[in-house]
Amino acid sequence: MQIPPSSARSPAPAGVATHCPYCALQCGMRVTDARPAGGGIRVTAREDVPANQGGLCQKGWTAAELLVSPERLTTPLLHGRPVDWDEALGFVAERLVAVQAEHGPDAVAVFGGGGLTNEKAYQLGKFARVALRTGQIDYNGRFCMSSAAAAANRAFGMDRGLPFPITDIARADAVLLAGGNVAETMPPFVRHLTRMRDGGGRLIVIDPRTTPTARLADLHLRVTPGTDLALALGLLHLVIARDSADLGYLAERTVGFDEVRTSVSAWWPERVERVTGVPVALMREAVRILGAAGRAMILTGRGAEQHAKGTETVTAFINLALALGLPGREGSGYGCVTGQGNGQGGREHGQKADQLPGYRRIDDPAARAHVAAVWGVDPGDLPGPGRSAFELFDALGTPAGPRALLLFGSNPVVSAPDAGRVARRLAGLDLLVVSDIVLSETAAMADVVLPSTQWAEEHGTITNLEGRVLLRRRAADPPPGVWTDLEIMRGLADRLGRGDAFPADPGEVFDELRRASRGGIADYSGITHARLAAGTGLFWPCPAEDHPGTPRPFIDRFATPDGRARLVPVEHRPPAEDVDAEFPLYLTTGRVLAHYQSGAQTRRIPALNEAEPEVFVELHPDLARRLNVAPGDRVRVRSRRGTAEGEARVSAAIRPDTVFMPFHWEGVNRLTNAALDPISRMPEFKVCAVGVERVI
Ligand SMILES: Nc1nc2c(c(=O)[nH]1)N[C@H]1C(S)=C(S)[C@@H](COP(=O)(O)OP(=O)(O)OC[C@H]3O[C@@H](n4cnc5c(=O)[nH]c(N)nc54)[C@H](O)[C@@H]3O)O[C@H]1N2
Ligand SMILES: Nc1nc2c(c(=O)[nH]1)N[C@H]1C(S)=C(S)[C@@H](COP(=O)(O)OP(=O)(O)OC[C@H]3O[C@@H](n4cnc5c(=O)[nH]c(N)nc54)[C@H](O)[C@@H]3O)O[C@H]1N2
Ligand code: SF4
Ligand SMILES: [Mo]
Repeated sequence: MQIPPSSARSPAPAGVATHCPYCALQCGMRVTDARPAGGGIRVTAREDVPANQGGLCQKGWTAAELLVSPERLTTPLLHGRPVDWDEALGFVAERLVAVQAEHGPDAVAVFGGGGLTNEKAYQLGKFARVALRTGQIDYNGRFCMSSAAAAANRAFGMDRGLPFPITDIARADAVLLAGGNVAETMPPFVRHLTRMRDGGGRLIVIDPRTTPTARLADLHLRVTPGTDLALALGLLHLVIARDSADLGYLAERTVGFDEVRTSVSAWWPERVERVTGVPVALMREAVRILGAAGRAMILTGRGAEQHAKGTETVTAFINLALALGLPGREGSGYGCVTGQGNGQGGREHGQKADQLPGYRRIDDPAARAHVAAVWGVDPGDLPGPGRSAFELFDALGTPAGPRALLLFGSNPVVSAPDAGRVARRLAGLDLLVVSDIVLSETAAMADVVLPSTQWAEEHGTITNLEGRVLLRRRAADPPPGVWTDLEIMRGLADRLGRGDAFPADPGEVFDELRRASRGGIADYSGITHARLAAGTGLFWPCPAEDHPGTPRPFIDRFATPDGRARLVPVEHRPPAEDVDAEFPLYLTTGRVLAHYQSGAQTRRIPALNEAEPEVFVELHPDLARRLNVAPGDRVRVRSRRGTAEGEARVSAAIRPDTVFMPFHWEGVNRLTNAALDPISRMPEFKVCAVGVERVI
């Protein structure tokens, strides 16, 4: 066949193929650095990446602006004073040695982030345990998907956010999305849902607000915040009552259905309506849609997960999925919509308090022996599990807690629950060291600030929400004087006498990560930077260089010892803090399209800042009338922990008993409740009790 001239002449697309710095969709983009020719840095969308297929959101389109922003850090700061690297790192190393000599190894703590590449996350976990010999390390993923991870590990023996390619969604006949607002948090995700609906599939959304995502839905269940668990129990009750449970699948592929069936028998629909506010007729409709679907998916987002009962809530949704026979069937399943850019990989390679690389447990003797051998240390010298994120922050500077903290890739002064308390703890430290790209609210409190390179200025891998490992390529030169996080760790390790164990080259670090992960649950040993460069990524587990990767790990068996999934009975309970006369409203928190997380990056990008210049409080017109609040008024929100102000946004999209605030600005988290989930240690970001008044 003759090649048509137009395609023969079409030039290779311009720019370096890489991925967005922000969320877990990890949209493919091309970055062209035209600065040498007197131009700027340009971003275009890639068509070849299944997650986004040519789409990007506003944050992705503007991501390159921060590379050239005058607000980025270009020199280390010591007590606010610009210094050179030798002085900054020398000071830090000397203080770390002194603190540990006086108070022991656990007096130094480390905190990481799910935005760090696999190489950085792996190296940070090793740095804590080998260079500092501290067990006190955790990361912001604890605040993100930890409840879903705990529930999936228990049910399936493995936590891979989506255990199927994202393109499977388009083939489903029904999708139930509990507590996720993908139209704002991952806009190109919507195309997969749209394709599903174009093919005749139905979308059910559970959210207390009529979000842009809920508006796309065929059915919206406008749940009272903190009551998804009761709703999931009620839906399973109805599935059983109308004989929609897949008994053959349950017998063959699961254990535990009998106990769960008994446990939901008391959750009859009228009782569930009283607890959740969701009308019985809508619950029946949801179950009818799910029961009629040949292929169906149940997905959870942070709305269902960020609760002091988040693990049980996700367990209840997994029980529902198992009763319908969904997980481990092509085109069906349960999945958690992971959030951060490397939210999946970041939870696998050892920056979590109880974890070693390859998704291994730090209290498992075989795991310790394997990883210690890769690291060239004695297994007995590896510390044990440390404190979870909030517990770690809350212990800082206290008599039994750490006295120094090294923080990479998180801004807890804005993003941690009960953030006023966290800021006080940080202020009580002997030494706070922050590596960041800008002077975040947390960096502004630090004794030492270390400027690090950004996504497009370094090589590395990330693992997206599907469990697909991707290559981020260097596309631009960093400003002179800015180091990568790997170089920073090497520089510190040098001064602590362990420099040889901490290479700064990402390829070298990844090769070590592969060996450390070999034989683990998240086995990356068959993945190489070269294989990733040649294609569109590889799904883990991938145990050999000729292994194709594992897009759907549960098709034949689950990752439990007997290969069967576990149903686990769970009970509903009210939020840790319910409304009362003094604090009569629910506060729930979340995101808006234009800003990312603590806002440290996106508030510094002019177009995004103009789109959403300040924090707001969304409230229902009936409530606004009762409080004598008009649109645009300033309102004050009080909880038992603090107060915050914002501009009133009056909207019928929210329940009259609930107010919503996005957490991208400092202050909102001074309100939130740090009541922790007993299993995942997830705080209750999504519901606390508040009072609201107009600021006169
Ligand atoms: N624009 C933008 N996109 C992002 C991010 C960002 O900061 N900004 N962050 C990324 C990260 S790290 C994450 S984790 C994801 C999060 O992605 P999502 O989970 O989609 O985001 P959220 O806005 O936190 O919460 C989703 C929804 O939960 C609802 N909700 C609140 N309380 C409840 C409840 O009790 N039950 C139910 N069912 N729903 C409730 C909220 O109204 C909200 O619409 O987004 C990623 N993408
Ligand atoms: N009220 C409320 N609070 C929440 C949530 C909520 O829904 N409601 N959601 C929670 C969730 S899901 C999450 S994930 C957390 C996230 O909250 P944070 O952990 O604060 O996340 P980011 O704002 O992404 O912080 C990343 C910081 O690291 C910097 N940075 C980015 N890339 C790099 C890098 O490669 N190296 C280094 N050294 N620095 C880098 C950024 O500039 C920024 O200052 O917030 C949680 N907090
Ligand atoms: S959806 Fe997420 S990955 Fe895609 S462009 Fe937006 S922020 Fe980046
Ligand atoms: Mo997150």
